[in-house]
Amino acid sequence: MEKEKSIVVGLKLPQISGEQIGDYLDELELLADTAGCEVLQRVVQERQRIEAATFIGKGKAEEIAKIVEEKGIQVVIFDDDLSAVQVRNLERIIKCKIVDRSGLILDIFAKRAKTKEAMTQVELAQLQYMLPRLTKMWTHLSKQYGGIGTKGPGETQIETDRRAIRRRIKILKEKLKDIEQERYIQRKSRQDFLRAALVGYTNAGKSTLMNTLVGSDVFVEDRLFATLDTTVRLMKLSNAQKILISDTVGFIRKLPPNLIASFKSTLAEVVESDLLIHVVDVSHPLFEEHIQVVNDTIRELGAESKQTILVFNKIDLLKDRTLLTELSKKYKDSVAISAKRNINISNLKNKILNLISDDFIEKIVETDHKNYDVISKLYQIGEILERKFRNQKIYLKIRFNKKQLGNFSKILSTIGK
Ligand SMILES: Nc1nc2c(ncn2[C@@H]2O[C@H](COP(=O)(O)OP(=O)(O)OP(=O)(O)O)[C@@H](O)[C@H]2O)c(=O)[nH]1
Ligand SMILES: [Mg+2]
Repeated sequence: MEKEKSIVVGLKLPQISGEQIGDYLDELELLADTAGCEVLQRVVQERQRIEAATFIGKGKAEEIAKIVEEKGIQVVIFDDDLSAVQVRNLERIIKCKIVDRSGLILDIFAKRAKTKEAMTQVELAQLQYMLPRLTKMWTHLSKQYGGIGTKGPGETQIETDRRAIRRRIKILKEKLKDIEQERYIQRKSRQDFLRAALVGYTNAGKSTLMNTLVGSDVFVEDRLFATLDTTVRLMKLSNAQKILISDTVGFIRKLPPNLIASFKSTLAEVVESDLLIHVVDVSHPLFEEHIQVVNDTIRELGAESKQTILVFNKIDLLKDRTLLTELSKKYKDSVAISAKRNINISNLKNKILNLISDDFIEKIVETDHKNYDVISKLYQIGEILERKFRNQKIYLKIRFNKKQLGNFSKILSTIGK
C-alpha cells in the first residue's frame, strides 16, 4: 500500500522543554510510520496556552494549509488529543484529514490486531472514541479518504448514525464479557503456579526478554505495539522452581483511556500476577518519563501494590555505563541487562528467585522407601533439597510454593494408610 504523505504537529507549551518536544515528535513519527504514513515535515508552535477553537494558533493553521497544498499532504497528525470542534475547525482551514494522537494509536491497534479478542477490544475502543466525534464533516471526510483514521470499524459504521454505533458497542461489550469468562477459566487452571508479568513502555524489549528467558519465539520488531496479545509461558528459574511468565501489550504516553478499559481481558494477566517485571529501554532519552507513564498505567489498572523488579534493558547501547551505578542507587530492586545480547540474565533470574523466596516453605517428610507413589508426587510439587535413607525409611527435605500446600497435605494424608 502506498504511504500517505503527512505532517506531524506539536504544541510547545511553557512547561515543555525544547528537547522534550523533539523527543515527543520523534515518537509521533514512529507511530505515524507504524500506521503507514510517510512524514515529510514537522511543525512546532510555541505558545503560552492552547487555542480553544483550533488548538494551535489560527495563523499557524493557515501556514500548515499552505504546506499541505504545496506538498500534496494527505494527513496532518497532532501530538495531542483534539476535541471534535477543533478537528472541524482545523479541517475547514487545512483542507485535509486531521488525525490526533489517540486516533493514530487506535488506528495502529486496529491494523495490528490479529486475534478475536484483540479485534473486539480495539473495535470497542474505536467506536467509543468515534461517538462524540461523529459530525457530518468528519463522516464526509472519512468517506472521502481511505487510509488512516478510517480503518477498523469499517466505513459502513461511519455512515450509520449514533444509535447504530451504540447498539454495536453494547454487542461488543457482551462479546468481551464472554471472552473474559473464557480467559478467567483458563487462568484458574494455572493457579498452582506463581505468576510474573512483563510490563513496560512499547518497544522496551519485553518480548525479546520473554524469548531470552524461556526460549520462546514471540514476535519482536523495532516498531511500536508489535505485541497486542498476551502470551504465557512456563519459565524455569532453578531445577525445581518454575513460574509462569506473561508478555503483553506495551504502554505509551497518553494511551487513550478507552483503550486501557477495552483491553481489560488482555491485561488481566498483569492485574492477577504475583510479581511485575517492569522492562525499561534505558538507552532512550526519555526513559525516566517512560517509567512514570508505565507506573501511572499500572496504577490505573489497580496493580500498583505488587512486588516489582525494574529491569534496565538495552545496556549494550549505552556509551557510558556510569549511569547504571546511579540508577542502582536510585531504584532498589533493579537490575541492568541486555535481553538481546544475553547480558546479566542470570542476575535477573536470581533477583526473581530472591523476591519469590518468601512464597516458599520447607518441610521434612519421612516415609517407607517403597512408597514410590508418594515420593514421585513430592518430586512433582517442589524441589527436593535433601534425601536420606535409614532403616527402610526415606527422609526428604522438600521446598515448595505455598500455593502447593493443599496438595502437600493431600499427599501426606495418604501416608500411613
Ligand atoms: N540493542 C538492543 N536492542 C534490543 C534489546 N532488547 C530488545 N531490543 C530491540 O528492541 C526492539 C523492540 O523489542 P521488542 O521485544 O519487540 O519490544 P516490546 O517491548 O515487546 O515492544 P511492543 O510489543 O511493541 O510493546 C527490537 O528491535 C529488539 O530487537 C537489547 O537488549 N539491546
Ligand atoms: Mg512485544
